[in-house]
Amino acid sequence: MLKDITCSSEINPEEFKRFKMKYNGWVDRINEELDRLIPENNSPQGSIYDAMRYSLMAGGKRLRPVLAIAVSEMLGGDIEKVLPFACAIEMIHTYSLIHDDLPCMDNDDYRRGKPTNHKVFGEAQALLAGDALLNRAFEVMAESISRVPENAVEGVNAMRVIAEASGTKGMIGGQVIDIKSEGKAIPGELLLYMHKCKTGALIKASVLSAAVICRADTETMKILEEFVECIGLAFQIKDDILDVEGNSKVMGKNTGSDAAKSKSTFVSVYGLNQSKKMLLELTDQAAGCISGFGEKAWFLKSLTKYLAIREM
Ligand code: GRG
Repeated sequence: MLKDITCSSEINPEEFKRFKMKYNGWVDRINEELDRLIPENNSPQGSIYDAMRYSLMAGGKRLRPVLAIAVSEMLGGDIEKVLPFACAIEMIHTYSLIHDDLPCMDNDDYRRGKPTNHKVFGEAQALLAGDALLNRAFEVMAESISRVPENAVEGVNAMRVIAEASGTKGMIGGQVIDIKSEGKAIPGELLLYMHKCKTGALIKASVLSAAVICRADTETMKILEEFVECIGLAFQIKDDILDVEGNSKVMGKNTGSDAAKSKSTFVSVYGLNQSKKMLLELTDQAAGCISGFGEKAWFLKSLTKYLAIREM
């Protein structure tokens, strides 16, 4: 939800109001669907549903599913066809956060404004809740493919895009580099590659899987790929800036953790001012990529600007 975010001077207040209303409307729809896909459960193993729902329904910006829906709308697609994939991506993202917070990884106590999953349910249940979210994500995508056979090829291709982005070539690969680099100063090139994998890949999959479902042509895919590579990187740079300058209450997680863990970040490698400059350049570049879509791209353009000024 974007309810707590104020408009900066760089966004026209009317445009921001329109953007916020649309964003929050989609978040409501995504939350309703996630609630339906992973309901409370009274079976003997029902406690695993409590652990999954605890993190999944704890809020979060829902950036990845919103991106998927926005791309679908811009391309004139059917949002209902994209929604199961958008929800699956949010499940995968939430699993990665639960596992990332575990003592064997980042050992964080606070996430999405609440104690982390393992602090409430214990390490074993948190590990299983993450695993279960990942499994459910693929079950949801497979269910959607069998329900809409006329779109089966696109559905399978979208699922492949999401699987690849979550695996060793994407998020898990990036996490491996991150762990191996802890306590070391890494070169800027490796830092870029790490984030392209760890954070950028799933954000990219949100945009490209939606485009695949909408049967986008090769030229459109190329434009969207360049667009999302810019916003993926901008997202991570902003994340590193917020870890230094952000307000932990607003963000719902502890700040300063990168420095405390001696992690290489854009701020530690390039400095705060240069990182801010890079963020603005990438924001402009991203908006430029989709300018050819004209008025149809208004929401994605506003979203791009919002990512640069976000406070959480
Ligand atoms: C454990 C398999 C595994 C992977 C972990 C993505 C990742 C790899 C860990 C997440 C840790 C982290 C804080 C990464 C930095 C960027 C990021 C993904 C921030 C969280 O995403 P937001 O800001 O979170 O979209 P919300 O809560 O709004 O959904």
